[in-house]
Amino acid sequence: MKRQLFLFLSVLCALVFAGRASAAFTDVTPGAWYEAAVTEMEQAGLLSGYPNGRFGPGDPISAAQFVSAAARCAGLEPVQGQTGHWASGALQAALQAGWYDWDELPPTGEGFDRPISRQLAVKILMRALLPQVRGDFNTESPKLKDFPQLDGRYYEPVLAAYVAGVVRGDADGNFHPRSSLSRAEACIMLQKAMKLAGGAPLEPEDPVPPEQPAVKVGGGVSENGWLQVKGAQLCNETGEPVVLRGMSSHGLHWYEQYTNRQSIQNTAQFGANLFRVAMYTEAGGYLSNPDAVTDMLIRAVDAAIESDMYVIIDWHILSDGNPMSHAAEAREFFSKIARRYQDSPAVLYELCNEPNGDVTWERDVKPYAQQIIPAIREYAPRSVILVGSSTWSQDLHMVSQSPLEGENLMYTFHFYAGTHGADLRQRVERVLDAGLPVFVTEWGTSRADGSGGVFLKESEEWLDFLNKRGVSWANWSLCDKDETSAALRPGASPNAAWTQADLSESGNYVFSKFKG
Ligand code: DCB
Repeated sequence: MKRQLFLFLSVLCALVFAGRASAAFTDVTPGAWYEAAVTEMEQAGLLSGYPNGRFGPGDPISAAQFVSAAARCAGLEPVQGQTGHWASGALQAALQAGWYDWDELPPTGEGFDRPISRQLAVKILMRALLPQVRGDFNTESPKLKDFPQLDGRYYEPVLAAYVAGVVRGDADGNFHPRSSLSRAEACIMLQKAMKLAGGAPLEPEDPVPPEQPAVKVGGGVSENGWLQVKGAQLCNETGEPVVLRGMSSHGLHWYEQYTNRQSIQNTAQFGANLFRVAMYTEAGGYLSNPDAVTDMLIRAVDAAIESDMYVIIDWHILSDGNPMSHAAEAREFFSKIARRYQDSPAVLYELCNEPNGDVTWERDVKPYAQQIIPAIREYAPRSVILVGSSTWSQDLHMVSQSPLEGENLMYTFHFYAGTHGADLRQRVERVLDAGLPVFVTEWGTSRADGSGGVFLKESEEWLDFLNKRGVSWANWSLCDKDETSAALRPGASPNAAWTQADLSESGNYVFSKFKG
């Protein structure tokens, strides 16, 4: 026992003195919510990265990796294992120490390299590092919405882990007992448990900070993968909160030149990771010439994908205020386009730009969405779908009372800084607090008609707010039209790289905000 304590203390010292010099993994984003934990765990020799310079923060941690790391954290010495597996000695010691039972992870090794379930990982962690902590069913079980999914043998350790603050649920309050645990999450959990075990009071004066992990800004599709919506927050494939920022095109059929590869790449160069292709339905757009305009859209979407960007396909209704007026055409369009892009994690679908006029959420937009969503889901079961609302996509308070059923849905909100102010911000804030996922697919520094201003002070208030709440956005618009909302100066070349001199006053402001 003495020896264990010694080992344990030296590990703690190593942690303390490891400092913040970066282990420089190629796939650990500086500033990511898990960066410190990963770096410290690696530098203390508790969980190493891969030989190729990656850490694999989003990879599921295997049973062998997790148990051997927990053993190192607790100072448990390996014993003779039963197989030649690299971790077999550590796992044998853990088994003998009673951290888990034979059937949970047979010493013959079948499960060693498989992802460990979260419930088993938590049990091992608690037995290894915090065996004295007890769970309290009455206070803790209501915190886990999916408590009934736990196997009975894990009730006690999982509740204890909640008491200690070593784990928290996701934004919806679910623990996901049978899912895997990412290597980044494992680092955070092990580290928290070690710090608590090292003598910090269990009712800390300085409570374990809730890991609404810092929202990650930027990173392309190759880095973030398939998006998912958790609670009100857009997240990347590994569940890390993520923010997308970029430009919307102007009407595709009017300003197609600025949806080419060079133009999109130019915005990427300034830090954007999102492009929105605004395909007007009326006003000479898609409905006048479906095939030609679809081809333009495909060229634009492909160009965005080539730049590693997320891309919104926007069915841009405007003069056609009620999306129901072209619901059949929309269904056909979305079905075709979702089929084409079904395998691309880059694509998001926006069902109706701005319903307006004599339109309500409940009577018109919601039933419209209920018609279109299944057409997309047939091919793209997990892509993010963005849904508008009445009053130019501003009636989120109506949506919030009657949201759609289904996963990976977000509601759009549009504002123009010269027209829309604090009262609408408060509306957005309320629905976010109520858990409604919001995506600003269009906003402008101008007045609502696209001109006037530029209203930079008012824009700044909006962006500060969106920033704080981790809300993604696209700015209207990437074109050189003679209106203040246009990001480019008249005549900016779509075929050359841009400098600040190519950007309008609005463009200069907006392009400087992509990275936060
Ligand atoms: C939205 C539309 C977008 C429109 C911008 C700016 O409309 F989604 O299509 O873009 O906001 O008004 C403008 C272009 C102009 C073009 C015009 C018509 O910038 O170059 O001539 O579309 O195609 C809104 C948004 C909000 C409100 C009104 C409009 N509002 N609107 O709150 O009153 O009238 O188009």
